[in-house]
Amino acid sequence: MNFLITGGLGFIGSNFIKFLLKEDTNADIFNLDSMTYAGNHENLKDIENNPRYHFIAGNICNFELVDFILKKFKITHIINFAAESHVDRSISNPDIFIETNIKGTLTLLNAAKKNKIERYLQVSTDEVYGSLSFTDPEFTEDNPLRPRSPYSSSKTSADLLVLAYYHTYHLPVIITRCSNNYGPYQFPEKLIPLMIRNIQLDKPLPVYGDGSNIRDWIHVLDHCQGIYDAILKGEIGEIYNFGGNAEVSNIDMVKFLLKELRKGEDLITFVRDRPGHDLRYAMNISKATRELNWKPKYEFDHGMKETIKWYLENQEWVDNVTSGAYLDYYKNQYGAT
Ligand code: NAD
Ligand code: TDX
Repeated sequence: MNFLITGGLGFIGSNFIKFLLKEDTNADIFNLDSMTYAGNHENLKDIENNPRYHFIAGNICNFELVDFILKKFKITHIINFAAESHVDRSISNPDIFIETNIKGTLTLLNAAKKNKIERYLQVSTDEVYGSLSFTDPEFTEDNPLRPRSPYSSSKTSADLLVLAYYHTYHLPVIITRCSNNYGPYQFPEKLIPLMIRNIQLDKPLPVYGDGSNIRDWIHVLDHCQGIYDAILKGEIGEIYNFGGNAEVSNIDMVKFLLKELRKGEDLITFVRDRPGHDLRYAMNISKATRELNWKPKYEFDHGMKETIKWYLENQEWVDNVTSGAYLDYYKNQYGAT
């Protein structure tokens, strides 16, 4: 099997490439990534000389390039991780989210259709379902799509295009929707690595609103296993939810990190809420468990402790990705650096 992995220099894509190299000794991997601020070659330093791994610098919106790759390398499977992925950035600059997340997906679908690939998997998110109240039941795959941010709207549009290509052109597609991932190599604009870094530097911990918003957290390797199961065993045209069975409020997450890093709660600083901030996400994963025999293996406390340890032991990685443009972003978002 020849896999085209898009966005493989990012957080989940890079974890997936390592997972796939280990799991599937027949897979050849072609990683197409345009190297935005979130794409980092250091994420794959330990496998970049593996003869089954090939990197191609380029944009998923470039049809000629994608078409060329699919033909030249006889790609059988496409997994689309490439995206603009940060909600706060989508609020301040939505245009690039439309370009990459919608137009990029459309480009991949057109090239997949032209080249008759065996399977196309779209990596999607719980955010397409919108926001739950504290007491609503978890999202199932049949929930209405009610995205509320430019990021989640662009991901929803992409999902709808993927389904349209299944129904209209019989393209062999699968969609997976996952909750919030944690683990190594996550860019420190996201809650967990941002808070770990700030705690280490004794900087204020910016908690949006009153901190009561809830996210469901899943270890990135459980997500990778789910994607692998879905692309091999999933039913064409189907959607699979993944989640970690670990709903945690943001304030509890920050307190957990402070406790683990043995720092006091005085660093917590409540700041202006994210506009349109979704209150709660929670995933019903019974379909994936029933049909793919998948369930998350990482227990939250253990997975988080391992993750914190990784960030502490990989300070050089953190320093490298938080230099330059990151500091401009941080200043713009939170004021002081
Ligand atoms: P990320 O921001 O860490 O990485 C995105 C990668 O895509 C980067 O390497 C970037 O360079 C690349 N990229 C961006 N635009 C591109 C383009 N036009 N052409 C080619 N490459 C491009 O993102 P992530 O957190 O790893 O998320 C990966 C996917 O998983 C996204 O589709 C996201 O919507 C989805 N997802 C993420 C989470 C999460 O918790 N992080 C949860 C559910 C779903
Ligand atoms: O500084 C912060 N303070 C804060 O209170 C940051 C960065 C976040 N938050 C809150 C906002 C959210 O309620 O923490 C929660 C998590 O925020 P993010 O890490 O930005 O993730 P989220 O907005 O939930 O989206 C993530 O999960 C779904 C990913 O970024 C998406 O790509 C994925 O689709």
